[in-house]
Amino acid sequence: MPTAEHQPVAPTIDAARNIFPQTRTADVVPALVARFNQLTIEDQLALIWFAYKEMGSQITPAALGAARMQFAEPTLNSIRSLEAEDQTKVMFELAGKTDTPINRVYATWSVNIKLGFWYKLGEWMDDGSVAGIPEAYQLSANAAAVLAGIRESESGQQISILRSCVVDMGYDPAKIENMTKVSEPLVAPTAESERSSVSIEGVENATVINYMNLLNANDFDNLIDLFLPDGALQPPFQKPIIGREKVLAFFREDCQNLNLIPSNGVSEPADDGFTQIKVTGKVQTPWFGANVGMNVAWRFLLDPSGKIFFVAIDLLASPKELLNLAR
Ligand code: 45D
Repeated sequence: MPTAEHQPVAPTIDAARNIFPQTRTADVVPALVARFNQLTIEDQLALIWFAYKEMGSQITPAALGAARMQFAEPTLNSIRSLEAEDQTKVMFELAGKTDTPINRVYATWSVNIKLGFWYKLGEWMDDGSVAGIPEAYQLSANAAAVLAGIRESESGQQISILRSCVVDMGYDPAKIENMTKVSEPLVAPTAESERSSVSIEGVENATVINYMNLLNANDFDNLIDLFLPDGALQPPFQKPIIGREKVLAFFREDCQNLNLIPSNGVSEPADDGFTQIKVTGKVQTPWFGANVGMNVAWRFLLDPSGKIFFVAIDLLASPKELLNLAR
Protein backbone atom coordinates (compact mmCIF):
# COMPACT_ATOMS: atom_id res chain seq x y z
CA MET A 1 0.00 0.00 0.00
CA PRO A 2 1.53 3.39 -0.92
CA THR A 3 2.19 5.64 2.04
CA ALA A 4 3.18 9.26 2.55
CA GLU A 5 6.65 8.07 3.58
CA HIS A 6 7.61 6.86 0.17
CA GLN A 7 10.38 9.37 -0.57
CA PRO A 8 13.96 8.18 -0.93
CA VAL A 9 15.59 8.44 2.47
CA ALA A 10 18.72 6.73 3.71
CA PRO A 11 17.80 3.65 5.77
CA THR A 12 18.19 3.75 9.54
CA ILE A 13 20.23 1.24 11.51
CA ASP A 14 17.00 0.06 13.13
CA ALA A 15 15.47 -0.66 9.74
CA ALA A 16 18.66 -2.34 8.55
CA ARG A 17 18.55 -4.75 11.49
CA ASN A 18 15.44 -6.28 9.97
CA ILE A 19 16.77 -7.20 6.54
CA PHE A 20 16.25 -10.89 5.70
CA PRO A 21 13.72 -11.24 8.53
CA GLN A 22 13.29 -14.96 7.96
CA THR A 23 16.75 -15.70 9.35
CA ARG A 24 16.31 -17.98 12.36
CA THR A 25 18.87 -17.32 15.07
CA ALA A 26 19.89 -19.57 17.96
CA ASP A 27 17.56 -18.11 20.58
CA VAL A 28 18.42 -21.02 22.82
CA VAL A 29 21.69 -19.20 23.64
CA PRO A 30 20.24 -16.05 25.31
CA ALA A 31 17.41 -18.16 26.76
CA LEU A 32 19.77 -20.55 28.55
CA VAL A 33 22.06 -17.71 29.65
CA ALA A 34 19.05 -15.95 31.21
CA ARG A 35 18.09 -19.13 33.07
CA PHE A 36 21.70 -19.58 34.17
CA ASN A 37 21.69 -16.09 35.66
CA GLN A 38 18.68 -16.97 37.82
CA LEU A 39 20.55 -19.80 39.55
CA THR A 40 22.38 -19.51 42.87
CA ILE A 41 26.07 -18.64 42.53
CA GLU A 42 26.98 -22.07 43.85
CA ASP A 43 24.90 -23.75 41.17
CA GLN A 44 26.31 -21.42 38.51
CA LEU A 45 29.92 -22.33 39.27
CA ALA A 46 29.19 -26.04 39.48
CA LEU A 47 27.14 -25.98 36.30
CA ILE A 48 29.89 -24.28 34.31
CA TRP A 49 32.34 -26.74 35.74
CA PHE A 50 30.26 -29.73 34.60
CA ALA A 51 29.54 -28.18 31.18
CA TYR A 52 33.18 -27.32 30.74
CA LYS A 53 34.29 -30.82 31.69
CA GLU A 54 32.30 -32.05 28.70
CA MET A 55 33.39 -29.33 26.24
CA GLY A 56 36.76 -28.14 27.48
CA SER A 57 38.83 -30.96 26.04
CA GLN A 58 38.12 -29.55 22.60
CA ILE A 59 39.90 -26.29 23.41
CA THR A 60 43.09 -25.94 21.40
CA PRO A 61 45.75 -24.87 23.91
CA ALA A 62 47.53 -22.97 21.13
CA ALA A 63 44.95 -20.26 21.66
CA LEU A 64 46.57 -19.54 24.98
CA GLY A 65 49.47 -17.50 23.67
CA ALA A 66 51.99 -16.33 26.22
CA ALA A 67 51.10 -12.77 25.31
CA ARG A 68 47.52 -13.32 26.32
CA MET A 69 48.31 -14.82 29.70
CA GLN A 70 50.82 -12.21 30.82
CA PHE A 71 47.97 -9.83 31.72
CA ALA A 72 46.05 -12.30 33.85
CA GLU A 73 49.12 -13.83 35.47
CA PRO A 74 49.48 -11.57 38.51
CA THR A 75 45.82 -12.12 39.39
CA LEU A 76 46.06 -15.85 38.76
CA ASN A 77 49.13 -16.15 40.98
CA SER A 78 47.54 -14.17 43.77
CA ILE A 79 44.54 -16.50 43.71
CA ARG A 80 46.75 -19.56 43.68
CA SER A 81 48.58 -18.39 46.78
CA LEU A 82 45.34 -18.11 48.82
CA GLU A 83 43.93 -20.69 51.21
CA ALA A 84 41.38 -23.01 49.56
CA GLU A 85 38.48 -21.30 51.32
CA ASP A 86 39.52 -17.91 50.04
CA GLN A 87 40.04 -19.24 46.52
CA THR A 88 36.44 -20.40 46.54
CA LYS A 89 35.40 -17.01 47.87
CA VAL A 90 37.12 -15.22 44.96
CA MET A 91 35.31 -17.43 42.45
CA PHE A 92 31.99 -16.80 44.19
CA GLU A 93 32.64 -13.08 44.01
CA LEU A 94 33.52 -13.24 40.31
CA ALA A 95 30.30 -15.06 39.53
CA GLY A 96 28.40 -12.78 41.92
CA LYS A 97 29.72 -9.65 40.11
CA THR A 98 30.33 -7.78 43.37
CA ASP A 99 32.63 -4.79 43.82
CA THR A 100 36.02 -6.24 44.76
CA PRO A 101 39.57 -5.39 43.64
CA ILE A 102 39.86 -8.61 41.59
CA ASN A 103 36.46 -8.05 40.01
CA ARG A 104 37.52 -4.54 38.99
CA VAL A 105 40.66 -5.87 37.33
CA TYR A 106 38.62 -8.58 35.61
CA ALA A 107 36.28 -5.89 34.24
CA THR A 108 39.15 -4.26 32.33
CA TRP A 109 40.06 -7.44 30.43
CA SER A 110 39.09 -8.27 26.87
CA VAL A 111 36.95 -11.35 26.24
CA ASN A 112 39.95 -13.50 25.36
CA ILE A 113 41.88 -12.56 28.50
CA LYS A 114 38.82 -13.45 30.61
CA LEU A 115 38.55 -16.80 28.84
CA GLY A 116 42.27 -17.47 29.29
CA PHE A 117 42.06 -16.61 32.98
CA TRP A 118 39.28 -19.14 33.57
CA TYR A 119 40.96 -21.70 31.37
CA LYS A 120 44.02 -21.54 33.62
CA LEU A 121 41.95 -21.61 36.81
CA GLY A 122 40.10 -24.63 35.41
CA GLU A 123 43.40 -26.43 34.87
CA TRP A 124 44.41 -25.67 38.44
CA MET A 125 41.03 -26.77 39.80
CA ASP A 126 41.57 -29.99 37.89
CA ASP A 127 45.06 -30.72 39.24
CA GLY A 128 44.18 -29.64 42.77
CA SER A 129 46.34 -26.53 43.01
CA VAL A 130 43.20 -24.42 43.34
CA ALA A 131 40.00 -25.35 45.22
CA GLY A 132 37.64 -27.21 42.89
CA ILE A 133 34.01 -28.17 42.71
CA PRO A 134 33.27 -31.24 44.86
CA GLU A 135 32.64 -34.17 42.53
CA ALA A 136 29.55 -35.09 44.53
CA TYR A 137 28.06 -31.60 44.20
CA GLN A 138 24.32 -31.95 43.59
CA LEU A 139 22.90 -29.42 41.15
CA SER A 140 19.44 -28.10 42.00
CA ALA A 141 16.64 -29.28 39.71
CA ASN A 142 16.69 -25.93 37.89
CA ALA A 143 20.44 -26.04 37.36
CA ALA A 144 20.24 -29.64 36.14
CA ALA A 145 17.58 -28.55 33.64
CA VAL A 146 19.80 -25.74 32.34
CA LEU A 147 22.72 -28.15 32.00
CA ALA A 148 20.49 -30.57 30.10
CA GLY A 149 19.50 -27.73 27.79
CA ILE A 150 23.15 -26.93 27.13
CA ARG A 151 23.87 -30.59 26.41
CA GLU A 152 21.09 -30.68 23.82
CA SER A 153 22.33 -27.62 21.94
CA GLU A 154 24.87 -27.71 19.11
CA SER A 155 28.55 -27.33 19.91
CA GLY A 156 28.69 -23.82 18.44
CA GLN A 157 25.80 -22.84 20.70
CA GLN A 158 27.38 -24.49 23.73
CA ILE A 159 30.61 -22.52 23.43
CA SER A 160 28.61 -19.33 22.90
CA ILE A 161 26.75 -19.97 26.15
CA LEU A 162 29.97 -20.65 28.07
CA ARG A 163 31.58 -17.55 26.63
CA SER A 164 28.61 -15.42 27.54
CA CYS A 165 28.65 -16.63 31.15
CA VAL A 166 32.36 -15.83 31.46
CA VAL A 167 32.07 -12.37 29.87
CA ASP A 168 29.29 -11.37 32.26
CA MET A 169 31.32 -12.15 35.39
CA GLY A 170 33.28 -9.64 37.47
CA TYR A 171 32.37 -6.04 38.20
CA ASP A 172 30.26 -4.23 35.59
CA PRO A 173 32.73 -2.32 33.32
CA ALA A 174 30.07 0.33 32.71
CA LYS A 175 30.30 1.29 36.40
CA ILE A 176 34.02 2.08 36.26
CA GLU A 177 34.94 5.63 35.28
CA ASN A 178 37.75 6.22 32.78
CA MET A 179 38.48 2.54 32.57
CA THR A 180 41.58 1.49 30.64
CA LYS A 181 40.79 -1.69 28.76
CA VAL A 182 43.38 -4.43 28.63
CA SER A 183 43.55 -6.57 25.54
CA GLU A 184 46.03 -8.80 23.80
CA PRO A 185 48.64 -7.17 21.56
CA LEU A 186 47.69 -6.91 17.91
CA VAL A 187 49.08 -9.58 15.64
CA ALA A 188 50.53 -8.40 12.33
CA PRO A 189 48.20 -8.81 9.36
CA THR A 190 48.91 -11.94 7.30
CA ALA A 191 51.50 -11.35 4.58
CA GLU A 192 49.91 -10.61 1.19
CA SER A 193 51.42 -13.75 -0.35
CA GLU A 194 49.96 -15.98 2.37
CA ARG A 195 46.38 -14.74 2.27
CA SER A 196 43.55 -17.00 1.28
CA SER A 197 40.54 -15.99 -0.72
CA VAL A 198 36.95 -17.08 -0.10
CA SER A 199 34.44 -17.90 -2.77
CA ILE A 200 30.72 -17.70 -2.11
CA GLU A 201 28.18 -19.46 -4.26
CA GLY A 202 25.68 -16.85 -5.40
CA VAL A 203 27.64 -13.75 -4.32
CA GLU A 204 30.36 -11.97 -6.28
CA ASN A 205 30.11 -8.61 -4.56
CA ALA A 206 33.64 -7.25 -4.03
CA THR A 207 32.88 -5.61 -0.66
CA VAL A 208 31.57 -8.83 0.81
CA ILE A 209 34.45 -10.94 -0.55
CA ASN A 210 36.98 -8.37 0.69
CA TYR A 211 35.29 -8.25 4.10
CA MET A 212 35.82 -11.99 4.55
CA ASN A 213 39.38 -11.99 3.21
CA LEU A 214 40.53 -8.95 5.21
CA LEU A 215 39.03 -10.25 8.46
CA ASN A 216 40.67 -13.64 7.87
CA ALA A 217 43.99 -11.83 7.35
CA ASN A 218 43.62 -9.74 10.57
CA ASP A 219 43.93 -6.70 8.28
CA PHE A 220 41.65 -4.47 10.32
CA ASP A 221 42.92 -1.15 8.96
CA ASN A 222 41.87 -2.05 5.44
CA LEU A 223 38.77 -3.85 6.65
CA ILE A 224 37.42 -0.73 8.35
CA ASP A 225 37.73 1.19 5.06
CA LEU A 226 34.90 -0.95 3.71
CA PHE A 227 32.53 0.71 6.20
CA LEU A 228 30.75 4.06 5.89
CA PRO A 229 31.80 6.54 8.62
CA ASP A 230 28.53 5.88 10.44
CA GLY A 231 28.42 2.21 9.45
CA ALA A 232 27.52 -0.41 12.02
CA LEU A 233 28.30 -4.02 12.94
CA GLN A 234 26.02 -6.19 15.05
CA PRO A 235 27.67 -9.22 16.69
CA PRO A 236 25.52 -12.23 17.64
CA PHE A 237 22.96 -11.41 20.40
CA GLN A 238 24.26 -7.85 20.78
CA LYS A 239 23.23 -4.34 19.88
CA PRO A 240 24.89 -2.77 16.85
CA ILE A 241 28.31 -1.17 17.33
CA ILE A 242 27.97 2.12 15.46
CA GLY A 243 30.68 4.20 13.77
CA ARG A 244 34.03 3.31 12.25
CA GLU A 245 36.08 4.09 15.34
CA LYS A 246 34.08 1.80 17.61
CA VAL A 247 33.87 -0.98 15.05
CA LEU A 248 37.63 -0.83 14.51
CA ALA A 249 38.24 -1.00 18.27
CA PHE A 250 35.99 -4.07 18.42
CA PHE A 251 37.87 -5.76 15.56
CA ARG A 252 41.20 -5.16 17.28
CA GLU A 253 40.02 -6.28 20.69
CA ASP A 254 37.85 -9.27 19.97
CA CYS A 255 38.30 -10.46 16.40
CA GLN A 256 41.87 -11.65 15.97
CA ASN A 257 42.53 -14.99 14.31
CA LEU A 258 38.96 -15.83 13.39
CA ASN A 259 38.40 -18.15 10.48
CA LEU A 260 35.44 -17.18 8.30
CA ILE A 261 34.28 -19.89 5.91
CA PRO A 262 31.34 -18.44 3.97
CA SER A 263 29.72 -20.80 1.49
CA ASN A 264 26.40 -19.56 0.06
CA GLY A 265 24.65 -16.29 -0.42
CA VAL A 266 22.08 -14.17 -2.13
CA SER A 267 22.24 -10.58 -3.29
CA GLU A 268 19.36 -8.29 -4.21
CA PRO A 269 18.63 -4.61 -4.73
CA ALA A 270 17.12 -2.73 -1.79
CA ASP A 271 15.52 0.74 -1.69
CA ASP A 272 17.32 3.81 -2.99
CA GLY A 273 20.20 2.08 -4.72
CA PHE A 274 21.27 0.09 -1.67
CA THR A 275 22.05 -3.65 -1.95
CA GLN A 276 21.23 -6.30 0.63
CA ILE A 277 23.26 -9.47 0.75
CA LYS A 278 22.89 -12.50 2.98
CA VAL A 279 25.73 -14.99 3.27
CA THR A 280 25.76 -18.21 5.30
CA GLY A 281 28.66 -20.39 6.34
CA LYS A 282 30.85 -21.37 9.25
CA VAL A 283 33.10 -19.47 11.63
CA GLN A 284 35.89 -20.98 13.70
CA THR A 285 37.24 -19.30 16.83
CA PRO A 286 40.95 -19.62 17.70
CA TRP A 287 39.84 -21.25 20.98
CA PHE A 288 38.42 -24.33 19.32
CA GLY A 289 39.93 -24.19 15.83
CA ALA A 290 38.47 -26.76 13.45
CA ASN A 291 36.93 -28.66 16.40
CA VAL A 292 33.90 -26.38 16.45
CA GLY A 293 32.33 -24.75 13.41
CA MET A 294 29.66 -22.22 14.26
CA ASN A 295 26.82 -21.90 11.74
CA VAL A 296 26.38 -18.22 11.03
CA ALA A 297 24.77 -15.74 8.67
CA TRP A 298 26.09 -12.34 7.67
CA ARG A 299 23.39 -9.86 6.63
CA PHE A 300 24.91 -6.89 4.78
CA LEU A 301 23.30 -3.65 3.70
CA LEU A 302 25.58 -1.76 1.29
CA ASP A 303 25.12 1.83 0.13
CA PRO A 304 25.07 2.71 -3.59
CA SER A 305 28.88 3.10 -3.61
CA GLY A 306 29.32 -0.39 -2.16
CA LYS A 307 30.30 0.67 1.37
CA ILE A 308 28.95 -1.17 4.38
CA PHE A 309 26.11 0.67 6.09
CA PHE A 310 25.25 -2.31 8.28
CA VAL A 311 26.29 -5.90 8.80
CA ALA A 312 24.77 -8.32 11.32
CA ILE A 313 26.39 -11.59 12.28
CA ASP A 314 23.88 -14.15 13.53
CA LEU A 315 24.44 -17.50 15.17
CA LEU A 316 21.97 -19.75 13.36
CA ALA A 317 19.32 -21.93 14.98
CA SER A 318 20.36 -25.08 13.12
CA PRO A 319 22.47 -26.30 10.19
CA LYS A 320 19.28 -26.28 8.13
CA GLU A 321 19.43 -22.49 8.27
CA LEU A 322 22.60 -22.53 6.18
CA LEU A 323 20.36 -23.15 3.19
CA ASN A 324 17.76 -20.56 4.10
CA LEU A 325 18.45 -17.68 1.73
CA ALA A 326 14.88 -16.46 1.55
CA ARG A 327 14.41 -12.69 1.33
O1 45D B 1 33.01 -20.21 36.65
O2 45D B 1 32.22 -11.29 10.70
C1 45D B 1 35.42 -23.22 35.10
C2 45D B 1 32.44 -11.19 14.84
C3 45D B 1 34.49 -23.44 36.32
C4 45D B 1 33.14 -10.15 13.96
C5 45D B 1 35.09 -21.99 34.32
C6 45D B 1 32.23 -12.48 14.09
C7 45D B 1 34.13 -22.22 37.06
C8 45D B 1 32.59 -9.98 12.61
C9 45D B 1 35.27 -24.44 34.26
C10 45D B 1 36.86 -23.13 35.55
C11 45D B 1 33.31 -11.39 16.05
C12 45D B 1 31.10 -10.64 15.28
C13 45D B 1 34.27 -21.01 34.84
C14 45D B 1 32.24 -12.49 12.69
C15 45D B 1 33.75 -21.09 36.20
C16 45D B 1 32.34 -11.28 11.93
C17 45D B 1 35.74 -21.85 33.00
C18 45D B 1 31.82 -13.68 14.84
C19 45D B 1 33.89 -19.80 34.09
C20 45D B 1 32.07 -13.75 11.93
C21 45D B 1 35.11 -21.81 31.79
C22 45D B 1 32.63 -14.46 15.62
C23 45D B 1 35.85 -21.69 30.55
C24 45D B 1 32.11 -15.49 16.49
C25 45D B 1 37.33 -21.74 30.55
C26 45D B 1 30.73 -15.98 16.33
C27 45D B 1 35.14 -21.50 29.40
C28 45D B 1 32.94 -15.95 17.49
C29 45D B 1 35.72 -21.29 28.11
C30 45D B 1 32.53 -16.81 18.57
C31 45D B 1 34.93 -21.02 27.03
C32 45D B 1 33.44 -17.30 19.47
C33 45D B 1 35.42 -20.64 25.70
C34 45D B 1 33.09 -18.11 20.62
C35 45D B 1 34.51 -20.20 24.79
C36 45D B 1 34.09 -18.54 21.45
C37 45D B 1 36.87 -20.68 25.41
C38 45D B 1 31.68 -18.43 20.89
C39 45D B 1 34.83 -19.63 23.51
C40 45D B 1 33.85 -19.24 22.69
